[in-house]
Amino acid sequence: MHYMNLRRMALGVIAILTVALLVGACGAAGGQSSSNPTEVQITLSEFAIESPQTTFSTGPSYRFVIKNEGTISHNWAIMPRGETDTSQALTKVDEAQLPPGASVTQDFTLTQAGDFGFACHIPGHYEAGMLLPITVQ
Ligand SMILES: [Cu+2]
Repeated sequence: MHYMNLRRMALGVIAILTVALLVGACGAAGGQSSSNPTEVQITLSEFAIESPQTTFSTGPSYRFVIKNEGTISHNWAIMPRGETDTSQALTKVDEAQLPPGASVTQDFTLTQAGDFGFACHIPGHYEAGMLLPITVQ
């Protein structure tokens, strides 16, 4: 328990440092510093994907925090609606990074409007309900 808390804290510090470095690099390159990304907490379980937000905008960066609250590994991808070929994923977090209890932070900017979905593509999971339709405007 104690170890997990320390590990979580260490990961948080690493995440903050990474963001600081990225912002710094952006500034050094003379690029426009972007505003803070909108954080979206996504929950994976058997067999569902939940998100408080299902309508997104192109342009601003999102910080997807994907947590596996299930008892088996899951993966997470943003897919064109109806697409099941994961090579077509806009962005993806593999199941190796999402064992039970794991939380992964993925920053991503949606550049294309349309119908998409959050999905888990471990065989059988998508069919069992691990699909959440989303809309990008
Ligand atoms: Cu799954």
